Amino acid sequence: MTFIQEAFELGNHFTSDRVLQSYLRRWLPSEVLEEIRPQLERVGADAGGRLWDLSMSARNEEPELIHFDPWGRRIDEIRVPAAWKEYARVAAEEGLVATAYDGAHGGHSRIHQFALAYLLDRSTHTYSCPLAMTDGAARTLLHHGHEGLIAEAVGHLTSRDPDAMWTAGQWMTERTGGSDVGLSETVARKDGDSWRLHGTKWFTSATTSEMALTLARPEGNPAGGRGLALFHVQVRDEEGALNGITIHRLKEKLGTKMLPTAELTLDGALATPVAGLDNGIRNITPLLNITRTWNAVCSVGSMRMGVALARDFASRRVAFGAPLSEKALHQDTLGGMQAEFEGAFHLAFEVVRLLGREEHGEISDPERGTLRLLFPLAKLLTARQAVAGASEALEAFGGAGYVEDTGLPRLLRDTQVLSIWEGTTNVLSLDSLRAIARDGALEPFLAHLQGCLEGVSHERLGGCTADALGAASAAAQWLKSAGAESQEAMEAGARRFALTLGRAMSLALLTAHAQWALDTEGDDLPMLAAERYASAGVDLLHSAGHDGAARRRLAMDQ
Ligand code: MFK
Repeated sequence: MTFIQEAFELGNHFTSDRVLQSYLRRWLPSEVLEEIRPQLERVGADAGGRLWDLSMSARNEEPELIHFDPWGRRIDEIRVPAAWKEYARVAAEEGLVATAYDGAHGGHSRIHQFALAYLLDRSTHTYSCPLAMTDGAARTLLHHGHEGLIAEAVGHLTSRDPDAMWTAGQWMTERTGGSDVGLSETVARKDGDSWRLHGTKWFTSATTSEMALTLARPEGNPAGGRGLALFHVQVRDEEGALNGITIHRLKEKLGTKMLPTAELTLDGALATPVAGLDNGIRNITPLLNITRTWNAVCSVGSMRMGVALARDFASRRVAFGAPLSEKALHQDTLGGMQAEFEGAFHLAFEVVRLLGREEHGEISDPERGTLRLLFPLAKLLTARQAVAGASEALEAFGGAGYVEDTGLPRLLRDTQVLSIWEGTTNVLSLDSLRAIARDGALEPFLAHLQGCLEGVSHERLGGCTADALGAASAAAQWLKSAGAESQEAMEAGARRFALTLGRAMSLALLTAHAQWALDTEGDDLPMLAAERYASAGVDLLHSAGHDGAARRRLAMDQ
């Protein structure tokens, strides 16, 4: 009989996830965990079953931009596939945004919310993107205390009713670029008591959203980020007509293909200032810090999906006389993926935990400083780990990983964006320097890292503790000497610095969890993960690049 390979099976994405379950047992009060467990089990079953199947059957479906109605009226309507509408319904009903705002479990609500996001993301075609921006917009409106906009929008953004829930866009990127936002060309003009926006937004994701937060320069304001102001835009009026907006085309992207991402022009769009008429970049940062947290959580969701698929397949695939799961080299590969995933998981969920504490007034000043630096570090490090992890996961399937109807190539394509949007690795490395220089975040960060390791006593964890502390102190030392040399020297090494600091914190958190799991659950797997994470390298500064002319020549000379 001809051989046919048995397919992989996902199973319940929650009940099979040792790492998530152990984390929740550690950080949630047991009554909270018991209360939310049925939902996590249901969502885990859907993520590995019904929704995964839907994402597979709809894998080639994309949104469509219809410019005109049958009678020639310009409508610029984006039609989304039925699967996208189903993801929206699930997101509202499961409270993917609402959970963070209804305050049911205080600061723990963020852990609950992001556990749901982590479970669902890879089975819902990156519907996390509109959710991230919706969450960020709600947080930003509340942060600035604009009563009119809060009354108008926040109830919708945080609704659990699919018919009432709105999503929000974050329209920042212009033709001038997505990183140096201070170059934005969109102008805000006064029209009586109102403001109207004129300009082009070059990447607007989830353009089907009901509202957006965007930046524009009130006429007469100076150039640069300080001269921009943060505006709220209602995308359509009550009759459904666009609010002075023309949608030109949808982007033809490498991945996230079901997510509508458009180029549009604001041609007199009515807009409301959210927080004064300047300092737009500073005023939009609450949104950026939320979407970067989503990015980190979705990165670890992707890593978990990749390693779970590869592990399941390894026990089904036989080669050279035995299942791959019994081959030493394949075990070594899967172990490396698992360790990187566990380190990334604890880093991303430390951001989540501290964010919840901040929002509920439970955070200490040092934790606040730590969080400021963790936002960029967790985003930049986990995104790179996720891209590498997705690539490795595909390779673990051999040729099947390169074939579309297995669903695997989409994992890589959809993951690649995580290191690009919401601030590239380099932009976030520079943001780490900014957090240290302007907000004094390094000292509390290092103290937090040390604090994590204080209770670690198992002798096999001694090496991990030393590696985490050693890398953190090498990073601090490097910053001092590069800073004494020049701004250019600091910037040139900023990526290696940020990755080192991120890996050091990641290892410290994983090591602390490993000690807790040994003590509380008698589980030594997190310890094995910590050992492997450390052995992959934590201090990336020892591979320092060239300086000055040599660096420029190697990069640019032919
Ligand atoms: C799966 C998850 C899905 C995620 C959803 C994605 C969908 C959305 C798709 C997109 O829209 S992607 C585009 C996202 N764009 C970015 O993330 C922007 C990337 N660029 C940066 O982050 C630059 O660093 C930045 C624009 C902030 C640089 O601007 P400036 O004006 O040169 O920076 P400056 O002067 O250093 O900072 C202005 C103020 O903001 C300063 O405060 P002060 O005015 O008080 O001095 C900074 O301290 C403050 N600031 C900047 N970044 C901050 C921050 N404060 C807190 N947190 C931060 N992260």
